[in-house]
Amino acid sequence: MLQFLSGPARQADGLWILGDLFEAWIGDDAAGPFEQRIADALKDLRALGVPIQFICGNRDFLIQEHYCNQAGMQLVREPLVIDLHGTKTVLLHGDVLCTDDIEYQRYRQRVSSPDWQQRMLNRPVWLRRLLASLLRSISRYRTRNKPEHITDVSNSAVLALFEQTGAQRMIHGHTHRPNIHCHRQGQQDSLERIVLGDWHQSGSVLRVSQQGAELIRLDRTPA
Ligand SMILES: [Mn+2]
Repeated sequence: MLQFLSGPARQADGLWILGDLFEAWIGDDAAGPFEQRIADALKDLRALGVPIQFICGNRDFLIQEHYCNQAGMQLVREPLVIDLHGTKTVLLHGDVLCTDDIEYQRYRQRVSSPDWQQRMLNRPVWLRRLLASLLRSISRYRTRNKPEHITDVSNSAVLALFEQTGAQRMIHGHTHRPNIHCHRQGQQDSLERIVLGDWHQSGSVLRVSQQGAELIRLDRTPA
């Protein structure tokens, strides 16, 4: 990520981070040296004239203005509709599209309420850390026991969002299934849905230019 931010990202006209930048986030006040390093690198990129917009994911939904200011990025709500080289494009993290996973959606609704979030943020950092690791193990256990299609996006939710926003292209992550899909809705031209890859063994970015969209894998070069 640091190599990307100080390298290829500098050529961009803009950078959008669609959530789950961090494995977990328990509050801006609990950010440590690692999180600060990422913020500094993002801020350096911003200082070079690359605007950055950030949408929260399901793991880092507690990221707030304070951290975003430190990172020189703008915190925006999903779904975000932008004009990307003349194509109306909707950006979101993607978990909201997994509507077949009723149990997850129920959990999501609970933790996205401002009341729940405030209660969480009022707790001491040690307790938040404990709760976060507990939630993480529960989620890992549950996801492992769910059939593949349940943890993927639902087609009806995808089409509904295309309809609601009038976008021709949708970009999201979350499902760890990088791909470029075509959807059809009535008489409309084909709708494009791009799923971003994850950042585990290598990095993964989507570059959108006048020529189109291209998913790119970033391998780490030895320092
Ligand atoms: Mn996610």
